[in-house]
Amino acid sequence: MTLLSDQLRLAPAELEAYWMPFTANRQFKSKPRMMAKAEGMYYTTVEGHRLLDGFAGLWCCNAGHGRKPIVEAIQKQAATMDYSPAFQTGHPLAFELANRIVELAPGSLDHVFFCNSGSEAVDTALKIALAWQRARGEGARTRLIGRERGYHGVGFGGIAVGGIPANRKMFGALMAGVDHLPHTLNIEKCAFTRGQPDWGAHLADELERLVALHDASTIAAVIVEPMAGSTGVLIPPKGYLQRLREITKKHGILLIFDEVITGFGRVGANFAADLFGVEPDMITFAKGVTSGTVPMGGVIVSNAIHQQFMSGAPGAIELFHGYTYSAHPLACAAGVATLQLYKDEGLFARSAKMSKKFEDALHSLKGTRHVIDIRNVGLVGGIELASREGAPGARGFETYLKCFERGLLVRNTGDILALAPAFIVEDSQIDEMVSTIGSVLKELA
Ligand code: PXG
Ligand code: PLP
Repeated sequence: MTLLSDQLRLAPAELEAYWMPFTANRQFKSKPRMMAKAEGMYYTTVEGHRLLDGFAGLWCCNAGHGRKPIVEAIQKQAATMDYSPAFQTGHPLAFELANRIVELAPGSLDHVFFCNSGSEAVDTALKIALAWQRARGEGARTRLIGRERGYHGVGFGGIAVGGIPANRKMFGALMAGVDHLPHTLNIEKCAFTRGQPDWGAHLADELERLVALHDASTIAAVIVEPMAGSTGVLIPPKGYLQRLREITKKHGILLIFDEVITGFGRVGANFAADLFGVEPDMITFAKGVTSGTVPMGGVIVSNAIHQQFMSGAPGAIELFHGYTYSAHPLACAAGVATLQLYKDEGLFARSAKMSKKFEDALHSLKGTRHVIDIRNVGLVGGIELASREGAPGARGFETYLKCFERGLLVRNTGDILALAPAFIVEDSQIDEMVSTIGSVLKELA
């Protein structure tokens, strides 16, 4: 039998069945960008075109592609035990991975609940927050606070607390009782700031306004990305996250950091919580935990939260939540091998070390045509372009397409380009990313 995927080119009719996620399907199918192989810092398309991966896949392949120890661990696990029931049975790798994650996690965050994606991690964290408040006798705390321009995946919980109009408006009333903080981006005041802006910590005080409006006794949790990735690399102002922590603590509100992007070395520390010196009550993670090789996500919760649930009859289920594929053996094998590889190669330290070179290279694009702001933290970079009149997003998407043609994979969110290379990136590859983007922008209308 010849599998479709063995053929180099698919006929147009063969492209129909797959409804692609967050993709301009008709545009794609008129001119497919079809990947075939990935190794180290590079993809190869089905036509044999080599692409430098400036985005670690989609913020996830942090150790680089096709890394042998991870590949071998997955192969071995597939041959040893394909699956084991997630409910009422376990397997040793799940416990090993949880222990390793707890070792990396800040302070008192010491229990891990496994899911299969960032979206599931977010829904899980929101449910744990509500259940925890109820379990401690604060069942009236049902409100959840997110932030404008927040991305928390695509589950109903995630889009409700999320702040992306397009991801919300088609989908009805979402969840009741959600409110939003303002986002922290201000280009007029902070353009071309390297790292954290000085301006904006006061925006955390908006939480006090929401508390005054709704009353603390109705609010369960606040969820924010410590660095907002998807909506264009929004770096937290100095002192902002500290202030959120103080206010949430004061009012008995849980603070959830969504570290699906920032976790596992992306910002040059284990977690953004470490880099920014703020300890939340829960951290959601996904992506980098398996370096993108097998889907996995999860929530790391504080000891205090976990303890609250460990009461009642000893034979009773403590949390009515879980997924068929929670702690899937292949994902756990990939996760353990990935964390071991990060450690063996000192890749989080490398992410931190390369971030200086990365920052300088990115900011060398200041003054390039169309560029109105550049933002960065760790190995994350955002380059904001002026929008074309009446066509927001068009310039960003064209830049993405032209970079692709010239052998560079970047990401555009509207008119903001994002870069997030794997931690194995070399100086020369950073230079290549920046020079390709620069040359595309110079020619672009
Ligand atoms: N939370 C955050 C902070 C994320 O960045 C999710 C939750 C959802 O994860 P899943 O695994 O369900 O996709 C994410 C995912 C982009 C881009 O280009 C960002 C994400 C996913 C795909 C593309 O910025 N973030
Ligand atoms: N829908 C149906 C009909 C199911 O039986 C299940 C799981 O058993 C699910 C959804 C949930 O699937 P998952 O556990 O993979 O999230």
